[in-house]
Amino acid sequence: MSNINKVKYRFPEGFWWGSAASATQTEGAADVEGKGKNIWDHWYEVEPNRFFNGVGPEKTSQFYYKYKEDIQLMKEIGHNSFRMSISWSRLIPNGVGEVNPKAVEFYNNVINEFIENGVEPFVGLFHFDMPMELQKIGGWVNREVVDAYEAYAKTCFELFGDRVKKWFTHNEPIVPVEGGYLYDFHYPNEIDFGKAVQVGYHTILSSARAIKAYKEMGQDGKIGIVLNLTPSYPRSENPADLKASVLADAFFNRSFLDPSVKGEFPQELVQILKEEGFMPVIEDGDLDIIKNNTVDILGVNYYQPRRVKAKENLPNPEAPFMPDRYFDNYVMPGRKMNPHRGWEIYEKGIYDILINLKENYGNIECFISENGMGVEGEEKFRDETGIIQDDYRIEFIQDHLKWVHKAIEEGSKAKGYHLWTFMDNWSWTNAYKNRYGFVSVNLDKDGERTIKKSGQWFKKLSENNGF
Ligand code: BGP
Repeated sequence: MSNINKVKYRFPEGFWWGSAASATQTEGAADVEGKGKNIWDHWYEVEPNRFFNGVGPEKTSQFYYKYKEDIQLMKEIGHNSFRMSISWSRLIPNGVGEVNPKAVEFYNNVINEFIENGVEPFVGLFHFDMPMELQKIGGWVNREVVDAYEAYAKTCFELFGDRVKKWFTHNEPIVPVEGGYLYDFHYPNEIDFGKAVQVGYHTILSSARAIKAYKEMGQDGKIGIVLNLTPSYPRSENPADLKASVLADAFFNRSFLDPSVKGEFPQELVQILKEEGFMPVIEDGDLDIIKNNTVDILGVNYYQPRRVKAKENLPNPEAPFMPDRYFDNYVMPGRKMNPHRGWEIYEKGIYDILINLKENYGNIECFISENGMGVEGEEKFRDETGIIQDDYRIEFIQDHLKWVHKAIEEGSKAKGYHLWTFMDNWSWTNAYKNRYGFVSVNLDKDGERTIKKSGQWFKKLSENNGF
């Protein structure tokens, strides 16, 4: 029986319902059939103590072996689309040069399986997983890696572009900058703002060059980028707090949003980089490439807001330069939290992002490419029938979707909603601590999958195109 009359929030026809995941977090098989090492494989080898309960990336959720079963499950819970990423070091083990035929076979099989089952694959090229051979020469700090990335992107378009019609150059490109070069949660764990800026700049250049290549190759799909847009809310309307929020926004959102969508960098950021002596090395012609190769579509990842205030104390001039020389993070009294991840939950943020895109970014076509809730110890919610009763996740999704719906009513071109994530997977240094999936993965039983209550609910959501 259809619930059609009960639907209060109906979404536009053809809305993309699905989820997202990345190669390193789900494939497993990290050391088989010719795959090269990436920074995660390497970091785990040298510092396993940095990963929750010492669990590394070698097995993750075994999508490499179980993709057929997984795609059936996606279909079963109402997916019409799904974002995956290609592992660069699986496809091109050294980052440049030889292509691994086993990887080509694997990704062809996966893409075909998706299409046969009516789930459109959206494909990302880079999701935090730099091939180790390229990290050895400096990773994104080294311009040669931009060339290597462009060649890798072209290889992907050539191999899979006949079937994949939505491509994403990067996933949350600010995160490897923050994790690898500012705050010590990604390899190579350096604290060096100058490198951070160069990494960010090269990433943007690499994105524009991949977009340019895509168009020159006459590919007929869409190409975009996925950004984690974390709105910056000032503590108050006091001018000092407002200024702090404008600058935090320039550092963490507009640094990638403006060049990706408008082809230019935010002046506030450029000015600070100049004043502080951190301008990146830019070669002739780069800025034209960035200007002329903006994205067709934008993926928006939203988890939490950023709240800021004017600095309370003078910064230590001897300390390494950090963006927060210009603002302090603000802990708002009474905020709602996801205590497992330590992230504030603020549903309206998703609406504010979409309205900002509508008003200030030409209402670019976009979709929610990640949103979700990681919870520790979910096993305790498993009932006698074996199903995890994750009502909190259903509520979380609904509370965000209401705001997405409102933004669409007001004219936003949001085309879909993908949850992070399809099945429980490996969350980088948090490993399997927090579970995010519609489907649980039992690590003690060879990764056995069970659909959670939220997965069953999502099926109805997708069938009714609303709730
Ligand atoms: C995003 C990433 C994902 C994912 C998610 C959840 O930043 O794109 O790869 O992991 O966040 O965060 P975490 O795994 O750190 O809990």
